[in-house]
Amino acid sequence: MISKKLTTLLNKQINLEFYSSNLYLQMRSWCDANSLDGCGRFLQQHADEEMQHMNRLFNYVNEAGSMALIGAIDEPRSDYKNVQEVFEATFEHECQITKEINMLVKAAYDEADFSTFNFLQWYVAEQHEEEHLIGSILDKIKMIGIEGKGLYFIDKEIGGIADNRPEEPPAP
Ligand code: OFO
Repeated sequence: MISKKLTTLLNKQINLEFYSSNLYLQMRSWCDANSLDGCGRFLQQHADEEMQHMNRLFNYVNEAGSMALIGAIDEPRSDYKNVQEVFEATFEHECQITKEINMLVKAAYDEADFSTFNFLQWYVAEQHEEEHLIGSILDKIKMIGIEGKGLYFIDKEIGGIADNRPEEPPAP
């Protein structure tokens, strides 16, 4: 059984994962509107993964004898100057999610809820991977540039990353 406080925090995280999914889906739409198919594929994949992250939490809360609750989800941002700004916003968002996950892990540890603490380790590893992935995409964007043909190559490169990424295992 999870404490009331941890249930509230886990439900907040469920909401954040929904928001992340919508944020990346909206970014995908921006990419479509700007003929960036490769970036759009990458962001669609990311939006799908966030839904899995949500489901993983949702199932855990219910299995642990509490009740997962879906609250109101904020409207995601839809205006971007260029693709670099899209990935800068992605990186910033992932860093914020890392902070939220770390807070959750600390709360579980402080309560000596080692089942939740253990469950959350998957998210700790996932955030490390995501920050690294988006950070390396941003490095490529800065290296290649987004002017003229640079934008074409960036889109191709990011689409290639999406096509070659192993699928995340479905939420248990
Ligand atoms: Fe982008 O990560 Fe969920 O948790």
